[in-house]
Amino acid sequence: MSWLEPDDEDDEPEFDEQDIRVRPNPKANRPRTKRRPAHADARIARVLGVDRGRYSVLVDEDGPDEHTALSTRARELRKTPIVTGDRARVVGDSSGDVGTLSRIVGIEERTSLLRRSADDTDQVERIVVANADQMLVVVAAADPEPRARLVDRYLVAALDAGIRPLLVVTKTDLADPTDFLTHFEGLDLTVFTSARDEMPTDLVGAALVGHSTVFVGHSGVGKSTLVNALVPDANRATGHVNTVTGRGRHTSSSTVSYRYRGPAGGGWVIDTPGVRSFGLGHVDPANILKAFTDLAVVAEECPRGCTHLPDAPDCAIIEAVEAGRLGPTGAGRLDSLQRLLETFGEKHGRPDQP
Ligand SMILES: Nc1nc2c(ncn2[C@@H]2O[C@H](COP(=O)(O)OP(=O)(O)OP(=O)(O)O)[C@@H](O)[C@H]2O)c(=O)[nH]1
Ligand SMILES: [Mg+2]
Repeated sequence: MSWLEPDDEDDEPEFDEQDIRVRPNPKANRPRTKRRPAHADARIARVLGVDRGRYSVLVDEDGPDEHTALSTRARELRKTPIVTGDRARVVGDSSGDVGTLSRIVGIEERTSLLRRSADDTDQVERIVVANADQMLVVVAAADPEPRARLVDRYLVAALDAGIRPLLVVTKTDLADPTDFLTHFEGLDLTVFTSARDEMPTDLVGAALVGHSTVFVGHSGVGKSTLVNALVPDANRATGHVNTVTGRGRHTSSSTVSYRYRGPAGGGWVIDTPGVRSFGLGHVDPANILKAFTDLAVVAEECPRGCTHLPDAPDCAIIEAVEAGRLGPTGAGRLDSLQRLLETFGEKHGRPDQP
């Protein structure tokens, strides 16, 4: 082993506290232990995006020295997923000056994690984003055709991750979304509509304030178009939808965070690449029910293992709805819950392909 090795190449056996090593380096002539000595001065930085192993990070967020820098990951983290939205501990030259490269040596505990599997049978999970607290599901009224099932899948993933879902229907200049939107009656879901010359930047912008919102949806639905309208300096590339297949061209290839600055405050917007399917490999169905707080209370009276689906015997929610005890919206909410539970139940079946 050479003394010149960087401190965090922790492949060697662990040393105990007595193994203090002194570097023959006049500039850093202080005792160093093998246990992350250099990491005590790590700075916390927000991971904005990842491109071929290089992380763009925001150092000193909201501080006087806020700037972006480029980071690589320390070798000991090579198996740790580091994703957009992570709060990273960064050491080395994080000045952001041209040619400098800092090193991520750790990740702060995440408040949320949005995961998907490529399809429902795929055991490999992919982390979409960390620390988001809202998900804006983007669906087009046409071109590509909207599919309620894919939206359901996003809703299930959001509810499972403890992330608040919002919905925007774009391209309402091309088709009327009224019929499509009847699917989502009964849900606690804020719905926006957007047209080419009438983007709801004020309304959506207001919902972004104080939050970290991840934009998700099929390729070509207009996620990046909306991001550009909300964050004028994002300059996110946008693509065309193939008029024959109705599919987008997967214009955005990586997940990137942008700071939203609106009249009422700021927030974070995270644009993601369009996906073909959104696998629900790791979802816990109990989390779906939890999102329906009023129904979850009633479900405490259900028999053990109750599925709450239409054929469930003695389901307390179904009985309460039939008896009119859950008010005029009860039936719609039960229907929504059942649809999401069924979506979850399908997860071992065919993946949801366009
Ligand atoms: N008519 C109409 N076209 C729109 C609207 N919003 C976006 N588009 C068009 O839809 C196409 C795709 O938009 P993008 O913003 O690239 O879509 P995306 O969701 O980011 O797609 P990926 O990055 O591939 O996932 C572009 O040609 C946009 O100009 C809208 O409200 N109306
Ligand atoms: Mg895009």
